[in-house]
Amino acid sequence: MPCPRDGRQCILLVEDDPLTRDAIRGILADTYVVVAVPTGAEALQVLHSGVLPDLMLLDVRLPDTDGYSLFEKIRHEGFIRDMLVIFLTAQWGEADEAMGLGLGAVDYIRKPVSAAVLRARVHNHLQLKRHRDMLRDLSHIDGLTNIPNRRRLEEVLARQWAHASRNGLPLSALFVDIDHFKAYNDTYGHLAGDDCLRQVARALFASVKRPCDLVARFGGEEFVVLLPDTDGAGAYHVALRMCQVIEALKIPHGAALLSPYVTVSVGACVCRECRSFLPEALLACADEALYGAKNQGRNRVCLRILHRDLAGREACLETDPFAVPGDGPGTAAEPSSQGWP
Ligand code: GH3
Ligand code: MG
Ligand code: MG
Ligand code: MG
Repeated sequence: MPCPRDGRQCILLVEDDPLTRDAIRGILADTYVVVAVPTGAEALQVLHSGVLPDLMLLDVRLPDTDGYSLFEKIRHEGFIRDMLVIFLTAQWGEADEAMGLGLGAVDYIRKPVSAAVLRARVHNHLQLKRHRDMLRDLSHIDGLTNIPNRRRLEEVLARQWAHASRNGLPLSALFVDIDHFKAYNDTYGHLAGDDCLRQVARALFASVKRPCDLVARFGGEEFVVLLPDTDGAGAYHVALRMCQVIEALKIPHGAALLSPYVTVSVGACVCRECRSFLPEALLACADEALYGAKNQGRNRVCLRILHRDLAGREACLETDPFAVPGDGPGTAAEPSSQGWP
């Protein structure tokens, strides 16, 4: 379900009574994008479809569930971190109110709603949220390169991991590391090194195509790329393109032996069964793959797959990028990694 972000904040209204639903929508729709559904199941469908509202107005009594249980469920699924919840209720008692607020809702609104009170409360909460989101966005950007930082990476990874686990989709990660960067600093100085980092970050950022892909600075001269719904062949393809794109920047690097220019090595890892691993394992496996790419001569890609062996142990195995999904970990038969050019 669309939730267009034309600068307006988005509200998910969950209310089974059609008159109340229309009334609330009428009060709020001129200022916010309002998505209205009558049941808990439909509210979950909206959230699972990838729409993340700023605020959920949640009726306590619903035909298929109660508001408190739905709240617990969506909190368990991680949606509450970035979404406010206000309960709507006709029952008004201290115990009810304490229960809802104790769960983590930001407010209670009594039905039948007063248009003025509803508008004012929603406005106040969403103003605060807008400021909180702005601060959060700033704290998610790396100061040197202006791309997402490691904190942002961890948040996005957790969300993408949950999505991939729930839907049985593959998720790939790339560890990108500048080759012989210490020597670059030693030769050209740290300010030139910083400038090089910025150029590399910008080029990596520009070389991913899908809106859900993420390029982040992991730290130092290392970057991590997350590629949701991408299998080994796709990850390998993006990784090779990154090697090409960086060398094509033609940033002179007189101290590197393998090319006259700055190059990167990439460790790629694909996981096809996210629900049986922790997200850290994906990064650890991509990091191992990076060591592989460095050991094999740098300026190249090494692809691994995170899977379980027959004894159920976690394994990070070198794999053929063109192995058919579902055929197990694939083989390390050549060419499992390639230099560039
Ligand atoms: P390898 O090919 O094995 O990756 O070699 P390397 O020299 O790139 O790796 P090493 O880990 O030895 O050195 C990384 C260097 O990255 C060390 C440090 O001087 C540099 N570096 C890390 N962060 C920054 C930064 O913010 N600015 C600059 N200019 N340099 C940085
Ligand atoms: Mg109701
Ligand atoms: Mg490094
Ligand atoms: Mg390096």
